Amino acid sequence: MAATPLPAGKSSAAALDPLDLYDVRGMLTEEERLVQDSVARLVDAEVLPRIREAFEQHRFPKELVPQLAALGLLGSSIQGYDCAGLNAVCYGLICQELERGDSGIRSFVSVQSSLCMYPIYAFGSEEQKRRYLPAMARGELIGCFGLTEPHGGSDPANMKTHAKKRGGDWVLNGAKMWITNGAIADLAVVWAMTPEGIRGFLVEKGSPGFAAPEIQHKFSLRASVTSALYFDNVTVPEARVLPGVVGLKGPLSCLTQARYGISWGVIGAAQACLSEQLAYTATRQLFGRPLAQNQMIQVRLAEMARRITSAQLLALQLGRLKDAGTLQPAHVSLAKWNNCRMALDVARDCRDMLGGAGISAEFAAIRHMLNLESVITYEGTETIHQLTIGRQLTGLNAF
Ligand code: TGC
Ligand code: FAD
Repeated sequence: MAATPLPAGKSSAAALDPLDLYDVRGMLTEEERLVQDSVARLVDAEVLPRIREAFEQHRFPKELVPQLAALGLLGSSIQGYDCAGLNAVCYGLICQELERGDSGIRSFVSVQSSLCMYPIYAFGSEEQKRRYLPAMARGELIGCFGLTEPHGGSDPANMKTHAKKRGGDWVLNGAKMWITNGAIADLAVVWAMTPEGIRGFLVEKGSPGFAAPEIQHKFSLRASVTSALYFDNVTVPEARVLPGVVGLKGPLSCLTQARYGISWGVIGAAQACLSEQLAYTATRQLFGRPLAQNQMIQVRLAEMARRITSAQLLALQLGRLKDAGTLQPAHVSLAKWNNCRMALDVARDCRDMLGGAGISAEFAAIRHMLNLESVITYEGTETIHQLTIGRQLTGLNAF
């Protein structure tokens, strides 16, 4: 059968999904695709219509929490305790779809799931698991994770926040900085130095001496709550200390979970930017032709697709390693570094290709770009992950 003549200027390449050139979706199981689709629907119906206003108003859309919970997205990898028990690839896809909406929504789920529910599940007593995990899965109890301190977050081994034993209780003093969810949290997982080493403390909202003021005037992650945490002789009963871990390994294990999710999440932000850009350059007419019909523009779009595709394949293999139980922290560092850098570069370039319109909230690129400035910094800066890989390659610690 003769081929239908193509309109002038159109290529004859078979249609590929521009946001998934290597058909990563085709490598997913049916369950993984169902999870991705259900989160995508939530993002389209509930996140995208309100996120611009929330970002402008510097407001976390807390009204979304019951819907995130109803879909099983809080503590989705945990088995039991009313959690969904999904695999690691599903968790990655959840993060990817949420971050297609906004990094702030993915941050909320990362912190609740990987940084708060995970340590209670992995290191908590049975009583702590029963007390907190089902309520956190239902979104009735919000958590935050306090590791970073005002004097320097990259080196948490040097923390000043400390706890001392007084009778059967602990007394906690110190300060944490840049804490996601802090001001809206019912429970803070706080890492503090003790005579035995670093331990995890579960500090409930309203504990005398505990304050969590919100940090205002952020230009990034405006649809997310970020706070300081202050502890002034806060009494924590022994029953609220995580019994299962002592040392930096405790918080770093949580970071491995969250960094894994971020490595997937940022792909969603990059896809949102590329998708918007393809539509814009197809319709914007300059010099008598669509912007998309310029070599320089096509090279830039192709570069984005190349980097998104590489990040997708890397994330999928990372997920398969995690599900096989062979994931190492260095795998996660490489992915967090590569994928955050990819997404930030894509968002910045999309912002530029929108011209003046690129600084308007009407387009998503600048919102994603500003958010990604946080995402490349938190959970270990780009330099920290580069040095982690350097240490892995050379066996020499250069921190
Ligand atoms: P090091 O000697 O390497 O390790 C100490 C112990 O921890 C173990 N370990 C890990 N375990 C699990 N996962 C990892 N990624 C681990 N890395 C190390 C290690 O085996 C050892 O165990 P053991 O049994 O021998 O004691 O420790 P170090 O002091 O050399 O670490 C250096 C460095 C720089 C890698 C570490 O301090 C680091 O990662 N710094 C960055 C801090 C960071 O990422 N902070 C993030 C705060 S939370 C946040 O940003 C949340 S944002 C959330 C959101 O809104 O989405
Ligand atoms: P610093 O550690 O002071 O680093 C400053 C600069 O020095 C960076 O560029 C860094 O890469 C560089 N640097 C550090 N060490 C070296 C070295 N050895 N060699 C070369 N360069 C180096 N933390 C939490 O505990 N919980 C949270 O929920 C949380 N949420 C956050 C939300 C937001 C929006 C932000 C922005 C941060 C959040 N953080 C949270 C804190 C985050 O993890 C830290 O900002 C991050 O780890 C970096 O720490 P820092 O800001 O103190 O920078």
